[in-house]
Amino acid sequence: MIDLRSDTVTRPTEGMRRAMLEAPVGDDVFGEDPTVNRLEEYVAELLGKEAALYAPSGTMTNQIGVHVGTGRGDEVLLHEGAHIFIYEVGAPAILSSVQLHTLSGEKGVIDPETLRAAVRFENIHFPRSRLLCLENTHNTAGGTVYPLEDFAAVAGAARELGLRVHLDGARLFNAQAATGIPAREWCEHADTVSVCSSKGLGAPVGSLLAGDEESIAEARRVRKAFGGGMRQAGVIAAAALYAFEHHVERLAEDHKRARWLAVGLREAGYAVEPPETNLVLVEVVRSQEFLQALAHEGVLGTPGKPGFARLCTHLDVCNELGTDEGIQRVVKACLRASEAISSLRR
Ligand code: TLP
Repeated sequence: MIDLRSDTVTRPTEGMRRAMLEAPVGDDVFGEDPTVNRLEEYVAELLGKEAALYAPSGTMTNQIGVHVGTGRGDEVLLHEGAHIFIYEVGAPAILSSVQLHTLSGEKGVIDPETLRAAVRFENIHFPRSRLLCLENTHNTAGGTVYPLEDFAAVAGAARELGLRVHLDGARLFNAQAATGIPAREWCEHADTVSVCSSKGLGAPVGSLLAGDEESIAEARRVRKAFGGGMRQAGVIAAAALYAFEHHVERLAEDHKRARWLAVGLREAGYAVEPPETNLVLVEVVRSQEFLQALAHEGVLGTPGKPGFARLCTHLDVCNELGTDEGIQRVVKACLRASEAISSLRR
């Protein structure tokens, strides 16, 4: 089986498992886990922020970011395709009692004018617009990079309007690998930043929220309230640290394979969005049926945006997709799946 559902399916490497085995640990709720402390310092430094907090998932670090950036009844502005809006179970309503206000924009990019028009002015009837959430790379747009200039422009507009900015950077290092721009340059324009060790970086679990000392001190309380206080978490933090130290550079390999896959699929007649990072969006009709048929052919994918299937390259398929033969295996599986459901678009 070639599993292209997500880069979350990666399993820890030998080196990573060794780091986990050897990690010194303590009780992290007491702030006494040396490996967690090292990880938090490392990531804060990497992102150019004063402090960072380790949590079980990207959903949790996003939700903590939403919570520390808002009060009950406030409004959060974000793209209509944002992970926080689509894939986080309605958590902003459950955990923070906030209202989401979605905005449109090409490839997950929000125009400063769109933001300005959407932000509420002071009026007794209106909720208070308080937080802008941005996503880089943008998952539902197909792993697209948020151009730094556009990011700075909309974040600058948000600040002028008195909003805080949260960055969902689950795949921020893919943006770095694709452009050569250090991740911290996007972070400069955000108050809080969530990054995941468990996506393309290949750790089994864990995400971090970075920001200024005050926000992260508050985030630590919120993490505990959300049930994310962990004890000897150094065992998993060691894997995350290993991932940040060893697996950032290699993301370019996943991007290369995504491009090869896109070329192969296009040559076979599919409409494919040009991949900027490690997500390939292939246009298919009846994507659910296509994916079922594809699984039957030994390849797993997930639904992308409507009308598209998403194939994700990652560490665990790097060797398999490192040859033309491997790429063709996936392409042929797609063709057979399309034939099986007669959905091929040429
Ligand atoms: N995304 C997963 C699924 O939830 C869709 C995937 O396979 O892509 N922000 C972004 C942009 C994400 O893509 C994800 C995971 C998260 C946050 C949440 O991370 P976790 O799964 O750690 O809660």
